[in-house]
Amino acid sequence: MSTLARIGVAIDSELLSDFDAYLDRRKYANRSEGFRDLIRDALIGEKTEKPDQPAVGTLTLVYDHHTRSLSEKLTAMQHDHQELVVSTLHVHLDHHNCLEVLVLRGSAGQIRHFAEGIIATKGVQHGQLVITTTS
Ligand code: NI
Repeated sequence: MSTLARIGVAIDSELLSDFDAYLDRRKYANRSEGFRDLIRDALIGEKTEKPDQPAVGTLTLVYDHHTRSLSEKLTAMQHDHQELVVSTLHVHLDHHNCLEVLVLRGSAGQIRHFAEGIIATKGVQHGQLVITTTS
């Protein structure tokens, strides 16, 4: 566990007041935790822009399984990249729509490339990738 360092930050009062309102909306108990999360978010965002960065991600998809051969296509794409796909969750939302969540692990570049291919597949109505890293 690293030691805690204290810093003083000069900040425009209007910006601080907007930040405090943001922290309040997000249910933060104090500014320090809010600052730490924003800093981590920026650093992880920068790291996972590097294609070689080891990363994990979740890809959430909504699609209509009646779309011709879509389910088969999505399954085939996952089998072709089985080294990336750790786990999947499938929920039948209603008569037409399926929700699928894929847990992915690999390099940030491989994860993004795979997710972009899935999201761009005809019939996928919405897809969103969340990518992060522990290192
Ligand atoms: Ni389904």
